[in-house]
Amino acid sequence: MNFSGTWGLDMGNHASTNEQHALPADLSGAPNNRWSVDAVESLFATPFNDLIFRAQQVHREVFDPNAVQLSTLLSIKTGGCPEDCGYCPQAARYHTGVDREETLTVEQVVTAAAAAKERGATRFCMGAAWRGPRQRELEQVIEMIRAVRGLGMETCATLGLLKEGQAEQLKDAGLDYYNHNIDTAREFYGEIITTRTQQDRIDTLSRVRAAGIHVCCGGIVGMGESRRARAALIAQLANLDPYPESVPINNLVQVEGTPLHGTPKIDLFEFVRTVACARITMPKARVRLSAGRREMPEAIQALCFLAGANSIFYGDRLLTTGNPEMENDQLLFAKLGLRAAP
Ligand code: SAM
Ligand code: DTB
Ligand code: SF4
Repeated sequence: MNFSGTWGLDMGNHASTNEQHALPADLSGAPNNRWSVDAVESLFATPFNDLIFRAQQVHREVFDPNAVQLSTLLSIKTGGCPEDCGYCPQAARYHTGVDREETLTVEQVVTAAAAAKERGATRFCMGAAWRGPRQRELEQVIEMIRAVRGLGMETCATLGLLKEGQAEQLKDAGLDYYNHNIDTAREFYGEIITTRTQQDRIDTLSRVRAAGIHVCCGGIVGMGESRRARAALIAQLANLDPYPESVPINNLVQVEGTPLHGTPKIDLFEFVRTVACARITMPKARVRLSAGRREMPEAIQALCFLAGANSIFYGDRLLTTGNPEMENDQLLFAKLGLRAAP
């Protein structure tokens, strides 16, 4: 391996950070500050220490660097999904051992939310393995949202594609956030999912925005994409107008039976770089260190927090796969002097 580019020799593909990658004066993410894929790719190519330093600088301008927001996930409808997302254990067509289950009752959801609140989570995110909700299903979720709000928690839902008018109904129920990821660069999307286009996702995001619900939108890395594709994903997120309030960065959780099982794993420093690029390009967003955390050494997680991640999924499960035990996260927070964001 040739490390010469990282030893301070000017290899022509990066320069000292401060001049080359000057921050836009206006941090709002307004359209006149659009990020090109080239600009994000050159961020990725910055020497690691410079990149992390810069991300930390941006982070400190906006956030308390030691406060991490905690969201707990619950799968309210598991398995049997008609879509073909190559990463997902819940797609009916793959044999992953995740069976189709009935939608949870409002009582089951409230019990889980109350337990999450008790453990310190501030946001409760309800996920369903649907292409999108039917009206009757949406009404069930609306009841859940009302009940979880009644506990005084922030609410988030991730239900797939929304039709005209559905986002407004969720807003009326008091939904705070809608999670809907663009998942990967437009150019790579067709390699991963064929049952919808990325534009379908973007249309739903527009509906969510127009209804006045906060947008939670990010993607997955470690799916065999190139660095250029990762840069394109980050640029696309940063160029949403406005960019999302919450940006989950997932590392692919490989599940046997899915097409992406066996994909070569992403180098974890590259994962940290992705977090840093999200932080730098979306200064005011909560960047969430999302799926894949259980498989990540604590030292890498600490680098992600240093690179500007300030939100995690907190709870022993994600949707169908595992997440670090809550007790372990509490110990990690204690070791790093981190605390839960109010
Ligand atoms: N069905 C809805 C949808 O696709 O929007 C909501 C649930 S879906 C499981 C939510 C998100 O989880 C996906 O967009 C994807 O980013 C993420 N996800 C699913 N499987 C994953 C995996 N194996 N590793 C990492 N992230 C995953
Ligand atoms: C997101 O970006 N990641 C979460 C949440 N949004 C819904 C989901 C991760 C799912 C990981 C695989 C599983 O547990 O099924
Ligand atoms: Fe279905 Fe969502 Fe999984 Fe895709 S990611 S298969 S839409 S549950």
